[in-house]
Amino acid sequence: MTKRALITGITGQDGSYLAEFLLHQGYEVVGMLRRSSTVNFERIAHVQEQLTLVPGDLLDEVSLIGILREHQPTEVYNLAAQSFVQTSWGQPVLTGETTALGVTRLLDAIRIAAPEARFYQASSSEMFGKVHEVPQSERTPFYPRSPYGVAKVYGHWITVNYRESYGLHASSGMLFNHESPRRGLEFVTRKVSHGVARIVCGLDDKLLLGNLESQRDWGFAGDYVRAMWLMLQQDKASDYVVATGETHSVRQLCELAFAHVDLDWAEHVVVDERFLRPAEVDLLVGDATLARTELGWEQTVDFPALVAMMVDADVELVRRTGR
Ligand code: NAP
Ligand code: G4F
Repeated sequence: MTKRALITGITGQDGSYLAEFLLHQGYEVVGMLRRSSTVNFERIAHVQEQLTLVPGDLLDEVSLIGILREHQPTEVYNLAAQSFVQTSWGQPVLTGETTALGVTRLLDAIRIAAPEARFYQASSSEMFGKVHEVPQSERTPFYPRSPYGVAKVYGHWITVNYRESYGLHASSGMLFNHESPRRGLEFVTRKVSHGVARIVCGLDDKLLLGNLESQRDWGFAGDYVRAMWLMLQQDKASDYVVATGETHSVRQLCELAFAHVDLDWAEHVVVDERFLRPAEVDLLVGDATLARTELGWEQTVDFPALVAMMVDADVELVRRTGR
């Protein structure tokens, strides 16, 4: 039987890695795009010819029903979201509409138009927020600290609820931070790797950052999309933490990234209050024992290798493009 996957958020970091991975597994891949005034296929240009791209939006349920009716995917990966935590304070309602209610719209569309499809929801370690325990596992209670985190808790529970209410094969991956050279420039890892590249190339001298003390469990996005797929290959749907089990501060990220090109971070990094958040998530570190034992998932890229990969890619990008 042909395996056909629908990916929402295909133009995003994870969407592009997941599309590559599924094409490699022999899937037909349908990618949902929202309307914009210019195309933003930067991350998927290299596989665009192999994809079926269809218009739709998590804010519009009819568009979701239409896509599912027409394409009848066997698997649906819901990666679309307003995914930047800082923006969620400035646009809390939009974040709720997309990142929370968007999940219900998609689950309802599946229930109506493709009830046999297996569903993956992109849940987040941001749900643990002000953490109740260290490390965080599938059993750790939630305490979100941003409108984004609150919206993800809703998306998570509605996925569990539709699984229990309607028998959908719906799984939720509680993924800790995962990064790559395709990460958006506003997230801290990419902001640092790109900032280092601009400094090395003489385009800037300073890099303005917010809280240097917060700690994150950072992995490589290419490893994490494999975990999403593994969840949908299980007979029984469930929820899994995906993480490296190691945590590092933003300060350590800076030390490593600048040292990779023989620079001293302290001479370039400046703390700017504009990048501090109204409420912070101080420490995230995940326990992915269940994903390793039940799914057979493993990471292949550790933190120093990830930072080196991102800095090298950005130095090459800035040298090539001059920006
Ligand atoms: P990303 O790069 O920000 O991509 C988000 C995607 O969602 C983009 O393709 C965006 O389209 C699309 N989108 C936004 N609003 C939409 C709407 N109303 N309708 C349809 N599409 C919409 O995010 P990512 O890092 O790949 O993350 C993928 C998912 O995993 C997100 O749900 C995120 O919240 C979650 N997550 C990420 C991490 C992480 O560390 N990366 C960790 C845990 C969970 P445009 O290109 O048009 O903007
Ligand atoms: O890179 P960040 O913006 O990622 P954050 O907030 O952890 O969220 C990411 O990971 C979540 C999983 O836990 C995803 F669900 C979410 O969609 C997103 O992908 O910030 C990381 C840390 C924060 O503590 C922030 O305060 O870095 C700190 N930070 C310090 N200076 C900064 C900066 N973050 C950003 N974006 N920019 C700064 O200048």
